[in-house]
Amino acid sequence: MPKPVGPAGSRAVRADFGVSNWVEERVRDDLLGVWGDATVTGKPVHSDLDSRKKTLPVVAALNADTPAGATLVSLYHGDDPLDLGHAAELIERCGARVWGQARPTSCSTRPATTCARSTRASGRPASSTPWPASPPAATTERSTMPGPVVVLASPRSFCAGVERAVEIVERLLAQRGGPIHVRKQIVHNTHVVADLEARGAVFVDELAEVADGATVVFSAHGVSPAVRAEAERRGMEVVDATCPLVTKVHTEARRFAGRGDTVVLIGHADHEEVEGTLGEAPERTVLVQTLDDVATVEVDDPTRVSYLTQTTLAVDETAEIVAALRGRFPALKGPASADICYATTNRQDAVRAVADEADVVLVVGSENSSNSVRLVELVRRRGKPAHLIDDVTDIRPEWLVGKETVGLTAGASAPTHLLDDVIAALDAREVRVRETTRETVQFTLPLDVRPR
Ligand code: 10E
Ligand code: SF4
Repeated sequence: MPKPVGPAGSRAVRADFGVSNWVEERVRDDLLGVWGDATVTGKPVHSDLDSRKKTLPVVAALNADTPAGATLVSLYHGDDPLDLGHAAELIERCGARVWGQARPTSCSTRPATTCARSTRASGRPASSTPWPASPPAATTERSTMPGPVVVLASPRSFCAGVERAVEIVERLLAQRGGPIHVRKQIVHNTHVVADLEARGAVFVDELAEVADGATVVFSAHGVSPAVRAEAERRGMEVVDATCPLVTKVHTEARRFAGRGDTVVLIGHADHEEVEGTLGEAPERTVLVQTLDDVATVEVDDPTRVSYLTQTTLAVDETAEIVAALRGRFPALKGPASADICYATTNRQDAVRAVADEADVVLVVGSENSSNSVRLVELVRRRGKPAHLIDDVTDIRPEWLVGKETVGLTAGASAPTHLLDDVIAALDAREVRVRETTRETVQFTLPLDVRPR
């Protein structure tokens, strides 16, 4: 066996046939060249990786001259195949690792969702590099180098409130057919929204976009009383997908304000859930977003102050804010049971356990998903790198350089099939599940969509 001669941290990406868009988007800037075998190809490998049609140099061998951490693409080219046996030997010689199959498998099975998103991200139609109906034989060959260990958080992915909200829209579509109008994203996930859109759901920002008398679904994040009043005034049929645990916070807001307290709502401005809760008693509610805000928050009577929180905050950060509030207002009262919901808490506990074992953590979820973003932040606060990905196509190969153990989880609005795609792409040599608790919560559906 030849001695490894490559620099530590070299990285090879195996780009199977048909993923040229994906590779280009991810490694365009630091692409060193096409990693091939000049003796096999006999010429520079012309590149269809680069939309600018730049010819990429062939790196015939990986050796001490290869820059540390270089990103190299081994391209199994349709009409100019490389010798896989030789490629595997190169991998071993340089000590680099093949980063699994980069193919975003979801695209082959869910074109309406994943591919629609890929098209938006790249600005090019996905069809510019169509998937082969069946992959060429080369794609089924495996590297001799094992992929990382994946440590999977449990619980992860859909919570009971999201299950319920998505099911409400699905049932309405099945019962009545499209279009079904939904105010705001039903949950904060691009794939869920794209999937329901493809089936006839129409997502609108405001009720002004919906005709009088039409059916409208309120999203899982809830709405303010002003929105309910407008729907009623305009004769709309409302199907309410607000999570019951969000409704609980609304009820508390009314109760606390009703007894004359100033309600300190801990949460993020501009988040739909916060807008809805604030709307319950706007004249008696003040928003606190950070620890620093506590020092400046103003209340009518310091002896009559209550707090509430958004359901998807970081448990540890929120505890600090509540402690600081209590420092200022010793008579501070709170909800009888925590507003940060069971699902948020459980996903944070699970990712904490995973982060302690992993070299890097991937969190599947969309950018506007508060609970998903909190998972990323939690991992980073523990000193580990973490990245939010909408799906497998967001993974950047350099995140995984030298990472033996990859933690994986998903926010409460991210469907599980997205994680399957990630695990497949990582070519995990082992998947370990870290279960910190088992969830059994279920919510009943509103009468309007229950089977009759
Ligand atoms: O941005 P959020 O985390 O609040 O929402 P999400 O849609 O990503 O996840 C579900 C959480 C809800 C509906 C808020 N309680
Ligand atoms: Fe309900 Fe919690 Fe899920 Fe939000 S995260 S929908 S509050 S269960």
